[in-house]
Amino acid sequence: RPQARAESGLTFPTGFRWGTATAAYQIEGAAAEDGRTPSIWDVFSRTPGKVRNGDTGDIAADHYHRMREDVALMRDLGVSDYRFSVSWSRVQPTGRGPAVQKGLDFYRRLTDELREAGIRPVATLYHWDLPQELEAAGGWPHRETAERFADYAGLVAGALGDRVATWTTLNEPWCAAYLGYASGVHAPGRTEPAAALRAAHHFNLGHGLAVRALRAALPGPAEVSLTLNLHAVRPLSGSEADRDAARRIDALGNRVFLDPVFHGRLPEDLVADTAALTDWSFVRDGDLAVASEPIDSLGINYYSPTVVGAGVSESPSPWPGAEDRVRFEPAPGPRTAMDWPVDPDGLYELLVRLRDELPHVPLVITENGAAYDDYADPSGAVHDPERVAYLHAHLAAVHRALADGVDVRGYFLWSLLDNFEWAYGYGKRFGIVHVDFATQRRTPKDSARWYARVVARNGLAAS
Ligand code: GBH
Repeated sequence: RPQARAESGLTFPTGFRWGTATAAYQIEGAAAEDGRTPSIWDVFSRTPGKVRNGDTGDIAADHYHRMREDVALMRDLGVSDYRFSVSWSRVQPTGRGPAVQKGLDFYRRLTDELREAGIRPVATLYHWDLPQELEAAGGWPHRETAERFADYAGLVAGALGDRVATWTTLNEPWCAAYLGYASGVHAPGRTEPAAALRAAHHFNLGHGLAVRALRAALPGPAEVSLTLNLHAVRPLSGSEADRDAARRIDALGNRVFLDPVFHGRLPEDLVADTAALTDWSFVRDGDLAVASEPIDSLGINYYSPTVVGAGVSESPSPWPGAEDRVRFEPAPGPRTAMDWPVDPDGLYELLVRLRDELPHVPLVITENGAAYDDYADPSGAVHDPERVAYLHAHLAAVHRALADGVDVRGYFLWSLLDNFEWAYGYGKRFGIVHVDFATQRRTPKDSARWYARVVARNGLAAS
């Protein structure tokens, strides 16, 4: 077998989905057009000192005006699926009440264009851009936000239900809760660890309420999903103290979402670990049954592993209650331009763990990719060999997991375009298509040509 592999490369299962992924605030721009009003990311990015270089998503990759060109780029790639997010502020600007038709129309045009190109639309309802009015009313630490989210989900499903193949409620509630409300490096920039735990619960509740709203509003059966940035946690050593640190981070990073959503329970150790911050009395009877409303697949975003030991971490920390117990160590080896370690084994480990814990849940890699500085040669061609190496190694890890019986249905590369990389602004480029932000000119990088070949042969060539 290893022999055959080396000769023929790594072929993926028939029907495996190949996609690219983006998010509304990172690419759309047109921040004040057609009735859109500010989300927490507009407010945050316009606050001096929050985003590098003072960058905002006001224009971003101008995708709102260049959508057709961007779908054509994907048609050239040959991808089967496209994962995008809907801007809540564009379709329901205050987070309450009726929809704005022009906002919905943009997503109707986008999904029409995708379907004409033979690309399945995969829509995420929340990729971090809460309407500012809902933040002013308390944001995700406030229970009502979960209810408003479900209303919004039903409203979008009513308008686009006939044209979206897969619905994802939330993207990475870990980031939205803990980076937004505990460490404050993401919008809305609050540093309140107890509120961050309330937010985490309200994301689980909002997810479950939205699943119900989607099922009620959709005209037929559709795939409903949730995307988590699960942490491949490794203890620094086998010592009891280091293993306990890893257990804490697994609870705060992974089981805080997995247990409510797939088992209808809160992890007991998480409740004990965070007792100094909260008694979790905001979790009401019935909430966990709502959170565990059945879904059809789980999306996983993976970039790098998390290595921890007993110790102390910086404050404010994105790990409520673990600040005095856990330290984070960079994994050894090469790094991307984000300074994140390149470690495809972490993805393999995560997938195998999920196979064992959730054997009946189909998995989809909804994001994987890397930021690197790319090099334009005098002809204008953009070269990004490190990105190709990163992607190749991670797809090989996915293939290894498939061979070991993990039910992975698809892979979405982050990202189609260079974009607004949150607190890093435009300084970090994740795209397989280069964007010159001065002219908005798109240039496919070497990695785009490489990915098109992967998609065309449904796998990796022999290396
Ligand atoms: C995703 O989040 C987002 O969904 C997407 O919008 C974003 O553009 C993309 O990734 C790239 O950032 O400090 O070395 O341990 C990524 C979530 C959480 C991944 C924190 C990296 C820390 C790495 N990130 N994690 S390290």
